[in-house]
Amino acid sequence: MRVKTFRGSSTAAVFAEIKAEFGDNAVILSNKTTEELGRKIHEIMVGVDNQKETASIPETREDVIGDAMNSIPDWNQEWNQIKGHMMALLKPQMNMNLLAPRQRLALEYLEREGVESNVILDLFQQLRGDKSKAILPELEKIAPVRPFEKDIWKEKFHAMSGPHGAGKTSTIIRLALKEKKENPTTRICLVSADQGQGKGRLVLRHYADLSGIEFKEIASREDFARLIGECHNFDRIFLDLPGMSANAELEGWMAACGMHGPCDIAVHLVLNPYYAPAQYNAFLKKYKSPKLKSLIWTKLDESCNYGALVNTAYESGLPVSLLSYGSGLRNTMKPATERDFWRLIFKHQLPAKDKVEFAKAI
Ligand SMILES: Nc1nc2c(ncn2[C@@H]2O[C@H](COP(=O)(O)OP(=O)(O)OP(=O)(O)O)[C@@H](O)[C@H]2O)c(=O)[nH]1
Ligand SMILES: [Mg+2]
Repeated sequence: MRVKTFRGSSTAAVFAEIKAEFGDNAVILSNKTTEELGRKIHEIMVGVDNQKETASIPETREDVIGDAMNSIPDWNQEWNQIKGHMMALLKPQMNMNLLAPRQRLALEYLEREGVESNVILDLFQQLRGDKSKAILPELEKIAPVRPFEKDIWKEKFHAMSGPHGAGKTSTIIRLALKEKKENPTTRICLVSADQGQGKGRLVLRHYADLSGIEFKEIASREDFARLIGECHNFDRIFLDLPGMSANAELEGWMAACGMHGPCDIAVHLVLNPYYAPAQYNAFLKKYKSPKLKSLIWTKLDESCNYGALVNTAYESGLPVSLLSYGSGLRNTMKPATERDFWRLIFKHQLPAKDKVEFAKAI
């Protein structure tokens, strides 16, 4: 086994470097944080089986072709291609006359809305032959909601993960303000694990200071262990995780920070509704983790359709917990309900547009 030590200013950056050099073959041997000239340095030591090391730079034409053949397509891509071909073959077999006009209209609408063919086909199979069957119960099985309310989400730790700029920090601030408003005595702690993103960290600290909420930063396994040791002082702990760049993945990042083990944590994936379809599959792969428990959709106000919400629920099997629809921090987010979710899909109606509900909004 070859051993190599990587150093950098954040765990995420060091992890990205390890991933770029050794892919998934590296085994983490140690992870520590030291201080040098007043700056935190993260040091991760990894071991790599010699046989599994990434091949050296290909030199001959055969090497280049061989290399290309080995690296594409991975099974996931291949499966997506096969699925695409199967859908193209199956779609003409989808005899819409087997459906009631209302059912047909609903499926046609969802298709225009960007819902993928495999989801439509699944719905068609559930509805065919029973013209009295309502579509909504079938849709609710595909895209369940689990509103972010404290008696439903009982975990003490809630971590927001997701791509850069998706709305992770804003979501945490909104949740903290909501909890504080509903119950001023709740002991909340806001934690920034986003060492690379100075701005997000400062914004979080700013709102924590303004609202009299405890604020902490974690940058290493030791910091997280300390936080677990102190967690009895808090009722709710919200963690702001960094966006995973390049080859970094949530599971590897959490393992490096010691968040892997048995800890009362729910991770939520914050997404926007207007990425390209392939991008969602890439995100679901990148952020895959047994600790990942829900999807949070932000920037709903900036999208012109919402098929992605249904597709991502279908692919991930995760419930939707929160909906956010404005750049401000107040009156811009609601715990997801089935009513709001399907109104958004079928009527393009943002949750806040509902006047009665608006008063109850955050
Ligand atoms: N229009 C709109 N803007 C939003 C919404 N939620 C967040 N934003 C804006 O999106 C931008 C990015 O939000 P952040 O909360 O900083 O996102 P982040 O995921 O923490 O970003 P990084 O830490 O840089 O990865 C900010 O300008 C927010 O005001 C939303 O629901 N609608
Ligand atoms: Mg942020």
